Amino acid sequence: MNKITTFIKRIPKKASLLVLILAAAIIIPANLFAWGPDRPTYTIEHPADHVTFDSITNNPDYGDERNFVTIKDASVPGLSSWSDELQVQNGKEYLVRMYVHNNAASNLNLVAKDVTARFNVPTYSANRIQIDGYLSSSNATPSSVWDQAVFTDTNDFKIEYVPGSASYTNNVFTAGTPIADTVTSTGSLLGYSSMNGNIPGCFQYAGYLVFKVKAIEPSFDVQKTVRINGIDDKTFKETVNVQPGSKVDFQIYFNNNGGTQLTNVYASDVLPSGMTYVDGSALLYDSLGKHTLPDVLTTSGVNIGGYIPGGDAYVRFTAKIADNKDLTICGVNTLTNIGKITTSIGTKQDTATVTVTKTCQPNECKPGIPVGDSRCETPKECKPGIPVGDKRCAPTELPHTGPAEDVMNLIGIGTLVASIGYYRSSRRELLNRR
Ligand SMILES: [Ca+2]
Ligand SMILES: [Ca+2]
Repeated sequence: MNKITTFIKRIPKKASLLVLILAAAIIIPANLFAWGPDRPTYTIEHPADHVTFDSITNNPDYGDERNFVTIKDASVPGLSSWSDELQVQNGKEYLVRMYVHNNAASNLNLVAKDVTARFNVPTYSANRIQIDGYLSSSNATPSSVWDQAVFTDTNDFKIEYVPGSASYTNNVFTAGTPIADTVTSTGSLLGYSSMNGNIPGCFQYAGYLVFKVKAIEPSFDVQKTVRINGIDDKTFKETVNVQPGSKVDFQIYFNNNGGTQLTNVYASDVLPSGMTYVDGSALLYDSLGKHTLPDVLTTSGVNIGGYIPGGDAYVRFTAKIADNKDLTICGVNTLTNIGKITTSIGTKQDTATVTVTKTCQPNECKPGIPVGDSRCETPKECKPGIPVGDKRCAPTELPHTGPAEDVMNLIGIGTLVASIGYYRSSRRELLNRR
């Protein structure tokens, strides 16, 4: 700054306005990230002759006192690691510190009066949040000094003061004494032997004010579940087993479990083959009640609105399971459905599964082989569950449970039991068709 001032003095007056504008453009941004106000400074060798705070530039314990507000990760022990800028992590606590030193020379016996610390802790969400600390005294010059520290992150977040966390430590209160929570609003008195606002000049009367803040980032959760449509058991589960041609209800649960408001939350759903969306079935349940959603949940997705921290919603819709003939695999079909929520901070998804068993008639053999095809009559083609030599063809793709089943099949017990069971279900199927 001195160099700029000198330069301004040397140049002709005509050009001085332009230079001043240029100089201001250089000086102002620098001041935005520094202490204030611009004020006379002092040294250990030459302290102030009046009451003034945090203006010594070569403090052997602290450094340049004008940078008197600093921050650190609360989980990092020790006196080091204080900085002016920190990247936050969700849910973590941080310490904010203010160094307090009346720079008046000790032999002058100048006591600062009404010494008050006040912090501005913003409540908004942003990806850069500056905390300003103000230290004032009714008989100091300047009467108020300020400094700041900045929390950052890639996404928006919030900083919250931790109530009851403020304390002041000095040579009297070596373990700290509580400071009122008004330190983040109207301000709180500091002191030396008591917090009465009086702080004499010199190092031995200096102290630190420290309090905690918590970083809260945006976050949300999504849970996808399913239930059988129209039955008494209304609970939603991770998986259900249904009959071909029946209906299931899906639920997408959204929860804003972060610390910021999320607007324009989108819900969407990916249906697997083997099930179709039932038109007009999509509903939204939120804090305002039940709402019908347009039939775009399984196509473009639907905007389900904005949610404050702790806000949540349920999206439900019905899907029809394919009829027996339209299922692709004989035996158990596992249909996995994916529910998605998209917000300004990204997309999350979760699944729910439906299992449905396709019954294949013995003479249907398996897909791709015509009824009556000779391959179906070949004993070698017969599958587990039908004894070798039986003329019927087995429903293919029966669940194969492993070595134990192989052993059972080998000794014939498993096959006997399975074939009886199969015969019964076939009979039932035929009866049902009538
Ligand atoms: Ca600072
Ligand atoms: Ca799930």
